[in-house]
Amino acid sequence: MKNSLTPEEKKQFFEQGFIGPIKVYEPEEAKNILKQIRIKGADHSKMLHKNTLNYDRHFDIEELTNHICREEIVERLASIMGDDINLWRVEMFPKYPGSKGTEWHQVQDYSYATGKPQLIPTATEEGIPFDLTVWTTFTDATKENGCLKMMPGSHNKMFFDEKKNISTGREEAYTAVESDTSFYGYNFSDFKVDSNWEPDESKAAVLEMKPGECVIFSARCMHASFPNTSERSTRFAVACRYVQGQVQVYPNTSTFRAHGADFDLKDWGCVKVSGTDTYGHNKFRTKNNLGQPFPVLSYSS
Ligand SMILES: O=C(O)CCC(=O)C(=O)O
Repeated sequence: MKNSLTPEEKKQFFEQGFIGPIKVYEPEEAKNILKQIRIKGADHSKMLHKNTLNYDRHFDIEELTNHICREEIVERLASIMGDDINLWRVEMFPKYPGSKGTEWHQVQDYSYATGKPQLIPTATEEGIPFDLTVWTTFTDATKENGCLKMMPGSHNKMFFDEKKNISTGREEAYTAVESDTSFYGYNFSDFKVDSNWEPDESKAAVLEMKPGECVIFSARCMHASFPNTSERSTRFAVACRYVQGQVQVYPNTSTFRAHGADFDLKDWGCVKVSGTDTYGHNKFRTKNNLGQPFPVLSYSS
């Protein structure tokens, strides 16, 4: 595979918990894609989840249908997690001038959102991440407009416990759009194992990136972002979340409420971006809501 990580890059990923920036698009192409995401994103007629959070717009925005399957992304993921890969969620992360930074956090099975795990691995290999996030910026991401920062090596120890029984963010009354927290209704400091502990900012890697670049990370690797202190520069990123085929996604769940919004999973399904399903754990979608097939890669072990 022409986009496989080199042995040095793989070593770096396993030591740090992330690898990047990596070029997925030329800056001009990324800017054109963003324009389409903005135009098509405003049309909610074919959106999967009827709420304001904009999750999973790969089902109705063609550019995202294609983005999740980009070989520059999937082939690199395969170098880390093997070639049986399912995309299960896409999230948009706009950061407008004046927005707060995202607090430091670590995530393992996404139970922070509802109190129930959204991912259950069934055959994990020691040391291999069962889920990976690919965070791609479609604008410049700078310290001033809120780029990501990662804490190298923190994926080896959990400083946050997302099983804690918190209330903020899970409250019925919360609306993500009006939320005054920095992560759509959740205060990640609520999940700290030791409430007096503070991360050592001096050890953080600051990921300034150009439009079209991505970073691949394990959500267990502590990550955060700067506030957007610029006058008029919006930072816009898309986070795509992938799991190994062995992982049950949204186990025994048909609806859930998170970030103050309701999600109905009736028409949701994973997209198999690489490999062949041998587990039968998950339902799959092969076409988006516009009837366009996901351009999946045909690798399989
Ligand atoms: O974009 C951000 O500010 C935060 C992104 C993030 O936390 C994630 O993708 O998991």
